[in-house]
Amino acid sequence: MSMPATNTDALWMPFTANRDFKKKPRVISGASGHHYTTTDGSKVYDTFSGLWTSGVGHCHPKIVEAVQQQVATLDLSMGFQMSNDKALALAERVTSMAPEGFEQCFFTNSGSESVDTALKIALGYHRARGEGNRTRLIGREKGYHGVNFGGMSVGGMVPNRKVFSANLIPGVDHIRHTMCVDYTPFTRGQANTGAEIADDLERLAGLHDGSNIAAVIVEPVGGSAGIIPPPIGYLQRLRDICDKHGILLIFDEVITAFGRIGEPFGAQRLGVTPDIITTAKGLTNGVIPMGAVLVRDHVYKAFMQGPEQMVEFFHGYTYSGHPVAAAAGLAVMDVYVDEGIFEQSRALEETFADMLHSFADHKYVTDVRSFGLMGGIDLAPREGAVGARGLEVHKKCFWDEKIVVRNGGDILQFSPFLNSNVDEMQQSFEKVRRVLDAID
Ligand code: PXG
Repeated sequence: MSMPATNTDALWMPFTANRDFKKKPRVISGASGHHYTTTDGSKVYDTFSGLWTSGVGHCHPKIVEAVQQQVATLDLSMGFQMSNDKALALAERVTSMAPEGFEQCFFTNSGSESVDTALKIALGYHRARGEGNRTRLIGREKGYHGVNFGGMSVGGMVPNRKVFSANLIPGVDHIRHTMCVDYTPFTRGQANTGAEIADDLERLAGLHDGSNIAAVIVEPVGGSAGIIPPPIGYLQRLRDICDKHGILLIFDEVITAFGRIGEPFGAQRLGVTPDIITTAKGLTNGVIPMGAVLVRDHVYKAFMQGPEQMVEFFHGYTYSGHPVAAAAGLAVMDVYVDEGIFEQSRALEETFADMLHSFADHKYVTDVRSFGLMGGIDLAPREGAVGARGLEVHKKCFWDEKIVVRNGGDILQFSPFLNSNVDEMQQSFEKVRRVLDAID
C-alpha cells in the first residue's frame, strides 16, 4: 500500500483558507464509526458527522458491503432513455418515506444540483400549465442553497454572492431572514414570536404581482448561516401565502432530510408540506455523492403531456441515478430503519440541546441556537479580525483535543451523529469548553 500523500501544493481546497491550512495541514486518511484517523495516526472524534452528511457514522459495514458488491456487479449504466435496478428501487424507497403526495424523485449528484434542478422544475411546471409568465424566484436572506448559479442567486450568504454580484441570475428577490438574535437570543428550538416575518412574501407578491412568481425556496431550518430554526407558525404562513398566489413552495432539505431533525423529512417534523423537496447528504450517508429532488404528484403530472416520444424535461446529469450511489442509498435506508436511527436522533435532542445551551454563560458566547440535532454557538468576533476566533477554535480542537469542530466564521456549528453515544458527545463538548477557556 502506498503511503498517504501529505504534499498539499497541487490541491486548491473548497471553502478553505488555503494558505493558512497549508502551513499545518489537517489531513484525514481513514475513518470508522464516530472517528477519523489522521495521516499521523491520531484518532479524531467528529462532531459534524462529515459535513452534515454521515448520520449513521463512517464506514458503516452494511453500506461498505453494498457499495463493494454493486461496483463489481454494475458500475454504471446510461441513465438517459434507460435506467438501472438500483435507481428504481431507491426512488421507490425514498418516496415511500416522504410526506404524502410525493410520488416521484429526480436524481442528482449533490445538493447544489438538487437546488438548480428544483428551480428548473418550478419554471417548467408553470410553463407546462400555460403560466410561462411565472418566472420570478424568491429566496431568503441568509439562505444557503449551494454554489451553482441558480442556488447562489436565490441564496442569501453575502460572501458567497459578493464576487459574482453582477452575474447572479435575473428575476430573483429575497424575503427577510428569521435569525432572531436581537429579540429572542438563546432560543432553544423554535421561537414563539416571528411568524409574521413570512408576510414579507406577501409584500413581494404585492410588488411584482403574485401571478409572476414561480417559487419560493427556503431551508425549513437554516443550516450554513448558523442554525436558524423557523419561528412557530412561520412556515405555515409561507405555505398559506404561496397557496393564495399559486406559488410553489420548495423546501431545501439537503441538511434536514433523513433524520437530522428526528423524522425522515423536516416537512414531517414541522408539519408543513411543500411542493418540492431537495435532498443530498443523508441520502447516501455521504458515502457516494448523490442528491434527489422529490416532487408532489401534481408537479410531475404537469410535465407528462404532449407527444410521448418527446423528452418532457430537458435536464439531467450523466450520473443521475448512478447505480453505485443508489446501492449506497438503499443500504443507508435499510440502516435507518433496521437500527432505528431516526428514533435515536429524536431521543438525543434534549440531551444535545442541554449540552449546547450550557455554553450560554461563556464570556465569548453571544448566542446559542438549536433544533433537532443541529446546533450553533455564536462567538463574539475579535476586534478587527472577523472569523479568527472561530478558526482558532477549529484548529485547537483538532490538534490539542482531537475533535473536529466546524466553524463558519465565528459561528461554531454542531451536527452530531444521529446515533451518537452520549458520553462521547459530552466529552466533545467538554473539550470545546477547554479550548474556549484557553484562547483569546
Ligand atoms: N442546500 C443546503 C441547505 C445545504 O446545506 C447545499 C444545498 C449544497 O449541497 P452541496 O452537496 O452541493 O454542497 C447545502 C450544503 C456548513 C456547510 O458548514 C453546509 C453545506 C455545504 C458547505 C458547508 O454548514 N451544505
